[in-house]
Amino acid sequence: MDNLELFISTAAVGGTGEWLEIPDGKLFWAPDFISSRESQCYFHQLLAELDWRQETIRMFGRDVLQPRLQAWCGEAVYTYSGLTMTPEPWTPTLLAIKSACEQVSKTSFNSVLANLYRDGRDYMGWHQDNEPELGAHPVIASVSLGEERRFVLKHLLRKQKIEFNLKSGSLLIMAGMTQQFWSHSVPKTQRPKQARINLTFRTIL
Ligand SMILES: O=C(O)CCC(=O)C(=O)O
Ligand SMILES: [Mn+2]
Repeated sequence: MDNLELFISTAAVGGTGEWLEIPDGKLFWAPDFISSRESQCYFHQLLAELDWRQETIRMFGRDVLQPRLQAWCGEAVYTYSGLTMTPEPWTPTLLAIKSACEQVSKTSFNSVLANLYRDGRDYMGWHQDNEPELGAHPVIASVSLGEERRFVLKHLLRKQKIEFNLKSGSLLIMAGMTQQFWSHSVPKTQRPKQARINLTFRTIL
């Protein structure tokens, strides 16, 4: 991957995106945040270099294997569902993408949760990213690389859903009160799907 330096130094910040006001929340959507060529390069680099693990979490008193692989990188320890994740160091690829996300969101991130969905059977169940160490109004920048997957937001009080097709190179930022009023998921699917990497940049207080 000797072109990597070049890709990083020219990391295109934001194909254009826009802030979307939703009831009780705020989103930023940039479908073409990273060009498809760069996205492909980043996907293969991260697939090879991150310490992907299938973690066990405790749910309703039982140990269950998570339906995807994960890696945790950056500067902060993160605990959720009884799982404590000690960070691996930043890589140049992660730092390049982080910096692009920071410019758009005007937020500085100190960690990233990376998710690897190996195929359509891997998924992320309904949840809110509302752990106390994320603060009252977390800004979470979510970058997708590789296969496209559906991302669904569901309002906890109204019967409202918002869906995005998170294609390779897209950026979705969740901000404002989104984590208090909306849960979100990446549903499993019967359709044939290749692997997808998702990076969620976070600020652990
Ligand atoms: O894969 C995605 O798009 C969502 C990931 C997510 O919600 C999370 O890591 O908390
Ligand atoms: Mn989430």
